[in-house]
Amino acid sequence: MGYKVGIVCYPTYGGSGAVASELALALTRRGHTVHIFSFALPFRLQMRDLSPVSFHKVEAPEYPLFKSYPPYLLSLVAKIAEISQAAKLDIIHVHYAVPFTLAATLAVEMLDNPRPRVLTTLHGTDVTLVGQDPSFYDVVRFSIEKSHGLTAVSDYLVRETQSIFHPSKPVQRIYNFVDTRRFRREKSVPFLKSIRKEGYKILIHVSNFRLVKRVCDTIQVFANVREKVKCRLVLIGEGPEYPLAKRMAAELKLDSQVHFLGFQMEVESFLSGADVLLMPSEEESFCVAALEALSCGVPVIATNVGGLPEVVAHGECGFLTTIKNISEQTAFTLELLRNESLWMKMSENARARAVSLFDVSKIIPQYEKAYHSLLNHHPED
Ligand code: GMT
Repeated sequence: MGYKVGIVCYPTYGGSGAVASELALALTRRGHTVHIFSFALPFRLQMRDLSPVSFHKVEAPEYPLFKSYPPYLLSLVAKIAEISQAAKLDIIHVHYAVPFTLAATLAVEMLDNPRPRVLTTLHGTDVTLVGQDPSFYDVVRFSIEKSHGLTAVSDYLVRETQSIFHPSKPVQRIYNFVDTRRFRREKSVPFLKSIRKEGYKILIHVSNFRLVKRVCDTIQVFANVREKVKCRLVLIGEGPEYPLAKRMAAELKLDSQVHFLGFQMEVESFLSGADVLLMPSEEESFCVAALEALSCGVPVIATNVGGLPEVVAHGECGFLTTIKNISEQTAFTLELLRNESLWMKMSENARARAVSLFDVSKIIPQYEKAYHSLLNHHPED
């Protein structure tokens, strides 16, 4: 029998919303019923067949008293409680603790038995940054303690959660996943094909252009590499650092060689035409973009921070360097682009790693098991 699952997530461009959306679709394919709660349709669900999932848009009411602060949390609690009762949900699975864990646990408290169980998947900055803000720490710790189950997307994040919040219950590591049948080296967009035809190698970066992604390092590495190898840089995504990145490309007189392509719905069509993914992040609990690149057979040059070493095996399917180490990132990129047999080997390894460790078919059963154990073991909580 399938579970009835409510998924709470951010709709905006980022890994947690992407993972939550792909999880929702994968669960419905396996016979579960899924309800999504968010303030907008998550970006990964746009232009996809939505018929298998029910989407519940959460809107905060307008009222002069609220001025710039409409009570979104209250609306979310009310919506989760209402739908949980009507649809008899078994599980509320929140993606990102702040403030969703609190919302879900409050909503559940409002209901009569049998109440849904709350599973929190911790994604990254909900633990390492936002959750540690002194004004948030106690309330985040309280809500994490109230959540019936906890998962984190890498061993690194499990350790961070334990050392920062000391939860009394275990934190299970469930890695992020990729649909390796969709993300494969097959269907590159014509734009990239034509650049390749002219003999250029393609460097790519995919992110939400937040400060932690260090997009400007990507541009600096590209500037160095292009002096030695004919190449182009493709940047997918948008965010706070976008204007700075554009300015830097202009100042280095690289405007015509750095392609800012903004958000793209079918990121696999861009990844699968690239030679190397550059991911010089300062902080990364996992990095979905790196995994999706590996799945497309694209070796990754990244930093050895957070959970990245669990995704990218150094020397096997890419290279890892220390943060801000532009010269090493440049050297590794050149090594890959100049050595065809090394690139081929790493590309094959990348694909094999994604398929064997992170394919959707390997990870979804781990979530199903977590749901099963939450519903079947009710310790005093
Ligand atoms: O925690 C965040 O910064 C937000 C989150 C997101 O929505 O993009 O990113 C985190 O979750 C992703 C999905 O699990 C991970 O792949 C990212 O590495 C992680 N970001 C950070 O840790 C900075």
